[in-house]
Amino acid sequence: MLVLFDLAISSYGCKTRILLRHKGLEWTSLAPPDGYGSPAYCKIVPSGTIPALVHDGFTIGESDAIAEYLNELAPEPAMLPEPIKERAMARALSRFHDTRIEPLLRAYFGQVAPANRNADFIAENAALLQRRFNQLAEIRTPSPLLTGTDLSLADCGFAPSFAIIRCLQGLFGFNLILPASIKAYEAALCAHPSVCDEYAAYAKALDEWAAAKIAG
Ligand SMILES: N[C@@H](CCC(=O)N[C@@H](CS)C(=O)NCC(=O)O)C(=O)O
Repeated sequence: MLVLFDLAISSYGCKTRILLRHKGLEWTSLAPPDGYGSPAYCKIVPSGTIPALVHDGFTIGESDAIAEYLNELAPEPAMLPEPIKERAMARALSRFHDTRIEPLLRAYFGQVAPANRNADFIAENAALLQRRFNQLAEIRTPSPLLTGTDLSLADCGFAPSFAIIRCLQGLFGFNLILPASIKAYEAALCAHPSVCDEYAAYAKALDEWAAAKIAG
């Protein structure tokens, strides 16, 4: 039995849900008691972050560690390529997403309420984001996904991030031009059968969250 502490609005949760769905695994989602970071939840998951997986009494946080665990627990379909160098690249791309791209998106969340917006911050952060996506295109040319035709651990985090970019660009209108290879990657990833429904559900949760912030 797999239990995932998660919320519909969690981007790292969405990353994990895509993987669970691709593996054909059944799981139960639970909201963290009293919200993430709460004392009640920290008793279960000391870091207080979501997602966290509970399997047969074993609790593990950190989406990349959860991904590797599930990929070993349910080896088919394999979500890491066979050649050792490609496996290393898949891991590097996942870390690049989590440590270099996602934090820039998260930095915008505090700007969603109109009263908190700072035009200089929005433009400067967009320039950084542009740089990171240009770097991604240098690191790898997707074909059509990051490690080829099969969905891999490297891809799962990018789907919610593309949804965040679409939502935030709609709100702030910042200037970000994805390199052509990354734009094609976004289209291929978001249309993938294991991704499209989770992507749509996440985009909806995001729009609702933003509308509530804007309404105050
Ligand atoms: N490195 C963690 C990051 C997870 C994360 O930051 N999750 C957010 C929700 S999407 C969260 O729990 N935030 C609460 C906090 O940082 O206290 C992972 O990959 O799982």
